[in-house]
Amino acid sequence: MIQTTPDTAPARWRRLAMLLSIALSALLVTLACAPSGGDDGAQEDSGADQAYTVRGEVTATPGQNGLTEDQIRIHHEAVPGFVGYDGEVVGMASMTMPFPAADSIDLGELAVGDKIEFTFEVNWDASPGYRITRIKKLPPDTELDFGRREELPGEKEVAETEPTPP
Ligand SMILES: [Cu+2]
Repeated sequence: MIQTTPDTAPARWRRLAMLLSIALSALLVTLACAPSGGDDGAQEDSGADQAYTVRGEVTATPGQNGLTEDQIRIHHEAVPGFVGYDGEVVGMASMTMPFPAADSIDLGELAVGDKIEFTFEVNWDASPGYRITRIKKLPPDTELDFGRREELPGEKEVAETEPTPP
């Protein structure tokens, strides 16, 4: 015998509506986290997959500490809208990392401790896969925020699977 329960269809619709509203709020959160750099944020004509404008502090200059002549090392702020290889927004935590620069960028003006705003492009099929395409020095008294890890959507899962230190 086939049992038909009249409540099944409305229950399904309610569940669907709930799922849709969850998906919608997730989308809104994602959009809110995306970099809002105006024409700084997107540079589609360069062939890059993504471009991000970020602030940071120079921690090593070209030739220092294992860097090549076209790289600098930057302690950068978090990049909440960072898109991973699979196209998902995973975010990038604040960290210190080397950045190769495009040929057009003059790194010779920079010194350790300089506060900067820079744009880097990501091209997943290129080598290097990312490079700086713009650098602007910020006033030395600029306050940078290196502590926004909890806002990164891609980091929550990592944090939950990491063993808790004793
Ligand atoms: Cu990074």
